[in-house]
Amino acid sequence: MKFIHLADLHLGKIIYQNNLIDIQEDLLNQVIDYMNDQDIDVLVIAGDIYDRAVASRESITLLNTFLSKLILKYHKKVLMITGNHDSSERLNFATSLLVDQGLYIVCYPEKEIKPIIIEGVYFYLVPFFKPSYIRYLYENDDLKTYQDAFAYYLNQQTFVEDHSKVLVTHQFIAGNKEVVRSESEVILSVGGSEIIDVDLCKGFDYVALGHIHASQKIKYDYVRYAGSLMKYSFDEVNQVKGMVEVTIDEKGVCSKIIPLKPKRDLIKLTGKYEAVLHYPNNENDFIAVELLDKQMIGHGYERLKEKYPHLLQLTYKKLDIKGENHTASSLDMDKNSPLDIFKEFYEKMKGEEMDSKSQEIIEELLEEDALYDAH
Ligand SMILES: [Mn+2]
Repeated sequence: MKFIHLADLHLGKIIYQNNLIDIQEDLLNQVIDYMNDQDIDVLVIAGDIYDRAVASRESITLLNTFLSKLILKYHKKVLMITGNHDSSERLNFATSLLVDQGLYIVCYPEKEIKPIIIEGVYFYLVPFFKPSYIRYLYENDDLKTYQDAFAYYLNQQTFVEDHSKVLVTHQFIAGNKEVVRSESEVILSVGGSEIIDVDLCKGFDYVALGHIHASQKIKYDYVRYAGSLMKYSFDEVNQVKGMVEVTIDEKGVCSKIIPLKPKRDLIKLTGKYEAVLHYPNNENDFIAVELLDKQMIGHGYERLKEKYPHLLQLTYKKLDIKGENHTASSLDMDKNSPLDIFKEFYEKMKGEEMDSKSQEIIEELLEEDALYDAH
C-alpha cells in the first residue's frame, strides 16, 4: 500500500504580519491532486494541524474544505493526530463525525490504542502528550520525563505481530545525531528534557513523525519527520518542503519526499546592496535580505522594498558598529537565569524595568512550564 505522510501544516500561520492561508490552501490542493493522480488513498497527518490552539476562522474553513474534498468527494481516508500547537478540545469535537466515511482524528492518547487497519497495515495513532497526561491516565506518579512517559505508554500497548505496523506521533523523537531544528518550532521544555530516544520506536515498519520542521530521517530509514508544509522561518530557506510518500509492500518499506511548490516562497538574498538591488527574479517571494556592506545604507529598506514588495527582513552581516550592540544576540544567554534573560529582553523592548507584579507573573509562568502552553 501507499500513503502520504504530512505534518506541521500550521494552518493560519502568520509571518511578519502576512497571513499564509492562501499559500497553504494552494499547497493542500497540490496534495489532493497528487493523491488523485497517483491513486493514493490514505493521508496521515502527524500533528500541528493548526498554528494556534484558538484557530482562526479561515484556517478552520480551510481544514474543513480540505477534509471534505478528500473524504466526501474523493473517498480517501485521513488519519490525524494533534500536535503541541493544536487544542485537543477543539479538534476533538469532529472525531466521531466522519468515522464511517474514513476520517480518524485522535486528540488524546487512548489507554489502549485502537489501531486503524487499512489494507492489512495497522496504524497506531499517538497524539502529542506531556508526561503529566500519562501520569493521570495510568495513575502513575513515577513518570517524570517525556522519555519515561513515552516508554511506559508504548509498554502498556499490545502491538500486532504478524502485520505491518505504522506509528504516528508528534513527540520529539531523536537519535544520536543532531536533529536539524528551526526557529519556527516551539521548544517544549527547557534543557532538552522533551527528547525521546528513537530506539523506543523500534519494531515498527514506519514511524510517521511530526514536530520538527525540517524533513529528515532519524537514525533509521523508516523513522521520518515529514517536515512542515512550507518554510515558516528564514532559517528554513534551504530545506526541501513537501509530503512524504510511503510505500509498504512485500519488499519492505520505502519513503521519498515529494516537493510542493508554494505560490510565494521564503527566500534569503545575501550580497552587497547594489548587487542585491539588481538580482533577477524573486519579486513575488517573501524576502530576507542580508547585506554584506559595512555601512548602513540610507533608505536601503525602502529602496529594496520597491524591488521586492514582500521584503520582510533586512539585516547587515558585517556592520562596523562602534559602541554597544543592541541586538537580541548580545544578550548573555549563558550566564543568566531564564528570568534574568526575560528581564533584560523586557528592558530592551520597553525601555523600562519590569515592575514587581509583572515579574511575579513571569516567575509563575516559568515555574509552571506554562510558557509552552501559551503557544
Ligand atoms: Mn510544528
